Amino acid sequence: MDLFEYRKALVLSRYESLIQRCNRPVEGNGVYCRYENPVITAEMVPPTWRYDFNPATNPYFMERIGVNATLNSGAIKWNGKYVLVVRVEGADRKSFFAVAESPNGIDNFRFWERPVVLPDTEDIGTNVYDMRLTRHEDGYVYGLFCVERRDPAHPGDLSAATASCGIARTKNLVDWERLPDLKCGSQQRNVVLHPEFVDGKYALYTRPQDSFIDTGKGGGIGWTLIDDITKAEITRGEDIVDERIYHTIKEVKNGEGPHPIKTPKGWLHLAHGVRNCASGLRYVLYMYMTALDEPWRRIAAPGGYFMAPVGEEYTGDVMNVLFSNGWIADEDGTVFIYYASSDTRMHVAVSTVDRLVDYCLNTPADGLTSAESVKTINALIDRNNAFMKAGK
Ligand code: BGC
Ligand code: BMA
Repeated sequence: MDLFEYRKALVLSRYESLIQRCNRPVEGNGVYCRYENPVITAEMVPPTWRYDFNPATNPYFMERIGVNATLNSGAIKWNGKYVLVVRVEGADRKSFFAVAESPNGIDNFRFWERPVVLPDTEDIGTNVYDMRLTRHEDGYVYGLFCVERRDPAHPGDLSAATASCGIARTKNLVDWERLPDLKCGSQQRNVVLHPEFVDGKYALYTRPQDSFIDTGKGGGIGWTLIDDITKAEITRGEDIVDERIYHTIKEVKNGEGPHPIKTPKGWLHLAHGVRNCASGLRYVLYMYMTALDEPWRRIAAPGGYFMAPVGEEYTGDVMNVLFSNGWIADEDGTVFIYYASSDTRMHVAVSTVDRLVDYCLNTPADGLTSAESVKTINALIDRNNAFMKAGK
């Protein structure tokens, strides 16, 4: 066999075996199960996107277009399949969106034939990423994402950028209609569309920030109502739903993950919290709940993180990061939580609506000081001792 044929067969068989590899749950803390393998990695991007299959133009069967990472994916149940809109990042640092689907939500994720062709606005974006998918009551599936552009206010600084919320909608996940970016007085990343109308208006979770990286005076995850999604503009200000707090996992930044899940006891929210440390920013996932009839009013705030990196999740392009912008709640109450580790690969963790509600309502809140943390632990020990004594 010549080199071309040999390499082609090798690349294709590696690709197929990665895609078809079974995934198994790993029992953990009872709140959720992680799964043994990542669900999507850069190696699972179709070889036809990366290799020239013509021996005349690619005699060595070399990769022509490199993929760096598959990360922060939106998620949706679509025609009975578990579908992710993956942030694929090329070797050239540009991210784009691509749809991948699985029959069971935990393995066998396969990309659709081509990446998403996302129409641009007049003001062309340099980079797009982190799409949140919302199947809205109005009949469309919306994708809200971050659009990054060079900051015209700082022409001398090559790294100065602006972040805005891009908005697109679709009925088939293939043809996307681009709407104008969200207009507002600040930069925005992590904007999420609530699935229901509230007072007849579109509702957004926002994350106001003073500059590209710093949230500055931006107090946390916000909430606002929008009159017209085809000309979205923040005109009513933003009420803070979940604030940043000193010496917690969300001291430096926080942001809404996917849109919240509706349960009889309230809306379940998944978010990321960021703190600083000697090795840089640390991103973890946390949860909270808001009232069923007032999705902007917090009713539960379990203390600490829900998930933080473990094992290989610590390492990658941007170390010490878990990030989630997609989850799927099935009809039977199973919840598939899709999260990326260290801006490199996608994983799944599985739980149920009942377990997550129990987690939110029964995890003690953060007491905000060391002494309060010890008090909370001692109270649990006291209850356990009393219970065990009574049992004898
Ligand atoms: C990266 C994002 C990152 C953001 C802020 C962007 O250039 O693509 O992944 O969240 O900068 O650091
Ligand atoms: C951000 C996010 C993500 C990313 C994270 C860590 O601000 O919006 O894109 O996962 O930083 O790099």
